[in-house]
Amino acid sequence: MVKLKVVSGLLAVVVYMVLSELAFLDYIQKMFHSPKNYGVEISRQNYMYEHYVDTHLTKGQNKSQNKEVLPLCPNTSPLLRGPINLTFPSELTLANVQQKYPQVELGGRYRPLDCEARHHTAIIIPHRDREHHLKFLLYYLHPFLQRQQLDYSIYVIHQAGNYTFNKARLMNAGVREALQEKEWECLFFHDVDLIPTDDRNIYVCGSHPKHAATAINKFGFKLPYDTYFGGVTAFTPDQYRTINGFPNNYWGWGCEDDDIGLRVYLAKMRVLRPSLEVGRYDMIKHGHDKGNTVNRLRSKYLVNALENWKRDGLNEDMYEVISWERLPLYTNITVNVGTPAGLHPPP
Ligand code: UD2
Ligand code: MN
Repeated sequence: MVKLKVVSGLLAVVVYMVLSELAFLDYIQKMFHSPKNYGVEISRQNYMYEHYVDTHLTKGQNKSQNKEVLPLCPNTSPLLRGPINLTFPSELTLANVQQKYPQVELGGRYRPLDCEARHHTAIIIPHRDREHHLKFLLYYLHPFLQRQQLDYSIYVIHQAGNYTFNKARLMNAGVREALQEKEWECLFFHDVDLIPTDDRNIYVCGSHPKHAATAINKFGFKLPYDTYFGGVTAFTPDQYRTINGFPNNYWGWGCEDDDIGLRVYLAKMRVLRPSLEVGRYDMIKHGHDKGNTVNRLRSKYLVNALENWKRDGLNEDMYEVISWERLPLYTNITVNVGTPAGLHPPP
């Protein structure tokens, strides 16, 4: 009889937990208005462009590094083409990509040669064991950014060791390291396997955080859910500081992007998005990485984000740099992000 009571008690607890988790996630979904109440659902490309490139960014900062003063680049680059068709030649090597883009400076830096860039963007890519994807991303992203006439640099933040992957902590490290090199006006956080397929999706920040990957092939070229904030996002350094950066404790796959989206909302900011026509990406097909197991605590952490976000983020730099390499197409920063037991846990 007692046994029966214990089992039924346990069952009730499990049912309660599942329902409360589902209720919470549903609450989170509802808590974020539909995208229309987020910033502005951008419907027309040119409006999107105006809207993205806000007043405080439109003028662009003429941070001329060139000796002779070049004219400011036009507000809208004349090099844009719109939709891009992708191919993935299996024989493509990183060396081929390097030969193809000799105009990229060491470390993956580029500035337009014939005009002064209006915008200065750092691309931050969390990475481990995805060299195959990285090669294709670099193959398409460099010409994409050059057609937008940006002053940009590509940083790959590589997790050392083989402990479970921690994407958000790598991105926190990437921000610190990139800003040490240059006061970038815009920080783009980019999955390694997402290729943008419309160069009117301008990699410039706006007056609110931006969610750039609105229309991914994997999700039928639309948002999988209203509050979706995955794949490619962009913050000015101030916006990043306003949300206290990203959470450090999501070990493994899942929900760290939802946590970041929730922070934007909790910090009383909105999300700007390109139209579904322009915010298109192809995700290179892939399975689950063995070093990135599903994080079983993800929804518990998402619940805790409501009061945790001000304590857990950029205020704790939980990483150490192992190496900084300026490679032809990107800057490779290898970092130790430790484990939940610390940076140097006992063996
Ligand atoms: C979704 C989100 C992603 C992240 C993830 C949950 C989209 C388009 N992306 O991606 O932002 O929130 O869910 O954690 O919705 N990575 C490595 N090596 C690894 C594992 C991950 O480099 O072993 C990096 C890489 O940049 C990758 C990113 O982390 O693109 C996200 O991991 P994923 O691609 O396995 O997750 P996915 O596609 O479900
Ligand atoms: Mn992916």
